Amino acid sequence: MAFPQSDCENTSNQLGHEQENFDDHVVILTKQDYRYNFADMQSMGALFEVVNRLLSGVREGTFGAIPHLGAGIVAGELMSLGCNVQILDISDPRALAVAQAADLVGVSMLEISADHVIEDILPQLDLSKTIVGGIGATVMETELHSVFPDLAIVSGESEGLMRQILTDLHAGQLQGHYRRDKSVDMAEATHEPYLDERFSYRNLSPFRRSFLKVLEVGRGCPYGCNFCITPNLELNNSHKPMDVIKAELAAIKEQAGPKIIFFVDQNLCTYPKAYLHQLFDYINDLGLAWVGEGTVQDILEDEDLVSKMARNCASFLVGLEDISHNIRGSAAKNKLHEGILSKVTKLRKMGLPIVWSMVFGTDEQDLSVFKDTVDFVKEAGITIIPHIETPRRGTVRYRNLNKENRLIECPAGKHDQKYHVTHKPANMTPDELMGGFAWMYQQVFSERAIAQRFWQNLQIGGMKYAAGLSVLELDGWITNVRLHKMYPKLLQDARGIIESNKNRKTSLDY
Ligand code: B12
Ligand code: SF4
Repeated sequence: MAFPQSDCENTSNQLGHEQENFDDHVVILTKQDYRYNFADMQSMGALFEVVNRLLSGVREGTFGAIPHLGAGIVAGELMSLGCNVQILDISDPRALAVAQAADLVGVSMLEISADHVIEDILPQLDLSKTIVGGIGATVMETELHSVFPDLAIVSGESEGLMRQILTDLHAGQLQGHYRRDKSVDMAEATHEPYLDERFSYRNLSPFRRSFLKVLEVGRGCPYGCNFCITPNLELNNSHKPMDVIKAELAAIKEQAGPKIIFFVDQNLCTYPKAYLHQLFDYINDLGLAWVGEGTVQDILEDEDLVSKMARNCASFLVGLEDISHNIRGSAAKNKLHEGILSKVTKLRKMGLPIVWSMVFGTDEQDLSVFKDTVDFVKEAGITIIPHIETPRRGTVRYRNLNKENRLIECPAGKHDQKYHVTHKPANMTPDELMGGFAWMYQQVFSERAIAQRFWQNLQIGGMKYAAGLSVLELDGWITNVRLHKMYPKLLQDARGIIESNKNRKTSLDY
């Protein structure tokens, strides 16, 4: 048995078969998929409904669902100890009733779900048999304990902690704080336990039914972007041995039904080049489609690797962040901006279907950023996924803004990066940011602009390339329709200001 072990005093280091087994029924509540349930929206028109349904999933848990790997890892370890585990959707009221009857409930919390977990979920559970974990629980441990002083919280990575938790549960003494004393070194991953048929989470319903097969090559990211939580999670920047990844890919290939590999790695491009060549050679041999994310600058010069990645990639998310300013913490992203237009053009020609992530509301930006971005997107013909800068607890940016009293107090659920502004930007008001963002969405994701890009993409990279990018184009269209409905007045005000400068040529040199 080879769970990455913790040397934590509270944790048994050995998970040998000879040790006592548990047979508890455990329910893990987590967000299972990413559906567009806009309960606040009245009918948005037939086309909206059709696209919404397509992207949302025609059947729950199958099309469109992204199973949560973190919950799967916890489940796998519990199953290996003899437990019977179910992973259920935290937003499904039926799941709560099942959880209430379980011997142990695990709740996975992101920062965005904090209010939901604190106000709706935890008060309905027996906290003497509940543990809460996940990135949100890790960065909000103090807040959680201020409301539920005795709550058992797993801070950070959970691997190797489950035997102790079950032992404490049986003694009626769950502890308030569990944490590994060293980060998981992915280089130590072995074929067991996750490839063991008996307790692989891949056989659990959400993982089996979804066509998106989540896979983790490694953890961490060597960069230190000041708005990102990853560098603050004390992860060991490491990756699994190639034979383990190959075995996981082969096991996925064996599963029934259509499949796309969904790499959950924060930055695929930072692993060694030789390793990446082997990885994508193998993926291409298996003929598996994949999606992932990374800093493309790190692999740009290796054209052979880019071509290998392009062969079966359905979409690749890359942080462009902002077309005009420095990204604090990532030398590679800053370098990417040098001659960005020619790089973008080259990558398009090579057929890597990149979706460029961009962020709005940084201190360096003023209202001109919106028109500059629209111009750039038009010229480059790229697909973008825009975000409103949303300071997250635990990051340098959050600490700085907090000190300057520039965080806007609002429910956790509004930290959605699309529909709400949660801080006061330096060179525009929060309303101007919201309105300008909606205006930019309207320009970039008009039906006409989407159709034009689709046509260009078809000519450049063929149907596979165009279709991969279309999923994110449609996602942009849905967001556009929704923003328009939510903020007609702010949109109109921003339009007035931005379009009065319409003929201004961008001063940017790309
Ligand atoms: C895949 C993914 C998604 C997918 C699918 C989510 C899903 N079902 O997994 C989609 C695209 C839908 C998504 C959406 C969002 N995401 Co996301 N996502 C990720 C990503 C890339 C991988 C998650 C993962 O599986 N990680 C690998 C596992 C092993 O790590 P883990 O989940 O943290 O689990 C470990 C521990 O935390 C712990 N643990 C976790 N849960 C539990 C539960 C219990 C009971 C226990 C004991 C332990 C435990 O044990 C696990 C093993 O060590 C992460 C980045 C990353 N690599 O982690 C971002 C990340 C989690 N997402 C993030 C954000 C902000 C979002 C959104 C809010 C974005 C948005 N604008 O809407 C939404 C929120 C959706 C929602 N309502 O839940 C942030 C979270 C920041 C924060 N402070 O909370 C991250 C960290 C990205 C980042 N660097 O900013 N996301
Ligand atoms: S490169 Fe990406 S994952 Fe790495 S620190 Fe920056 S934003 Fe976070």
